[in-house]
Amino acid sequence: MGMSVGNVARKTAVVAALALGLTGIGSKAQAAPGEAKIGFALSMTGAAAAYGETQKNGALLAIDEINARAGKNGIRIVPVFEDDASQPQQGVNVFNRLIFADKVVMIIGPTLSNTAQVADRIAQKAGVPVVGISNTARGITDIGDYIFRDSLTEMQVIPDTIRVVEKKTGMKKVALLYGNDDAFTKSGYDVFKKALEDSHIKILTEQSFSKGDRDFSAQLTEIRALKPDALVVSALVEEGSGIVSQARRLGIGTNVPIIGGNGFNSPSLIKNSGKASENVFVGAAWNESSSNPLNVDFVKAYTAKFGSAPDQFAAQAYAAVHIAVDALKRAGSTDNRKALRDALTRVQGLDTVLGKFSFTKGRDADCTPVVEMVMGGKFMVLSE
Ligand code: 1QQ
Repeated sequence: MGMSVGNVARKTAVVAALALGLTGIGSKAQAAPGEAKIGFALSMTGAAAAYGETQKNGALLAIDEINARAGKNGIRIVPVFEDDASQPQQGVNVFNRLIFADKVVMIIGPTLSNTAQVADRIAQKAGVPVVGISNTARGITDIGDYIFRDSLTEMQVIPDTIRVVEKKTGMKKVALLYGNDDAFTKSGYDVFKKALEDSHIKILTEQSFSKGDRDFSAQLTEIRALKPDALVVSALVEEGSGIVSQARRLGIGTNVPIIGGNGFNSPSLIKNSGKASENVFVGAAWNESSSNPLNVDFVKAYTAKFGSAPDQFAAQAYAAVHIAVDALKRAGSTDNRKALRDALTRVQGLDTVLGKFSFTKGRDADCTPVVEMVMGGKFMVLSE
């Protein structure tokens, strides 16, 4: 019942926001010449806070470097950071503020697809480009021609992950566990299911949970009884860490691989689950050990500035700021949203920490995925 009340409130808010959006058409971003005001909507609190922190760090590092190099004629970035609180409604509030009060030229974020699928509509309506840096659910960029992302989707990453794990472990029957109230976890579930079916791997059971759940013993006890070769999980890292720890405690030992999507790609999985995270597999859009010189410099500079190594979320945020500057230069303006959008469509083969980067025709990310596995307390690359 709480769900349906929430949905009504959310829909009402979106309608109001869209109406407000109409007044923003044609308005221009405001910043001094040479200064580009960029809004960031990141989850600093709530279910996705583990991602938001490193996203903000990655963005800050890129901004520092770009501004230090700008000199007299270069582009300087003036960031406006907002917390989307991992909530669609807060994402809507933040987008409205960034677009109509701060008058940013573009928005980077929001952290969750669950937020993006609502908030991005406001930017699309107002003609403000958005670059998602961690939205991996299906359909986000279909919201409209102002919506881009540099994050590989579950669709781009999971089928490869399943193939690699099958080859490595010979798994034939698995259990599937997923969050049933989030755009990303549901999208990951669909993709996992299809990839497993395509590989003729038997799904012994499908179990679900909701955001904020802490006890997964009912689902995991049922799963254990079926003796799966692997456990396939579509979850954000908050719930994912709990699932991994409890699975091992309940007797689904570290000899049983656990396969996660983009949500598992966070050092907090290893931090929270410790040894239980051994033999966890994830598909990834970035890896720390890449010898790409830009990436080597990024890992060094990030570690020096923040005292710990970056993760995929930091890398995608860092890359997005560089992608934005590349487009701003070609747009010939720091406050023309339409020119910036057009320039973003022409990002081609740009050298980034994600490797050579382009946007596809559908404004999704075109870069190379990898499959990683937790071994000895670290994500190790299995394929590139
Ligand atoms: C999404 C995601 C999350 C797991 C990361 C922030 O990929 O919501 O699309």
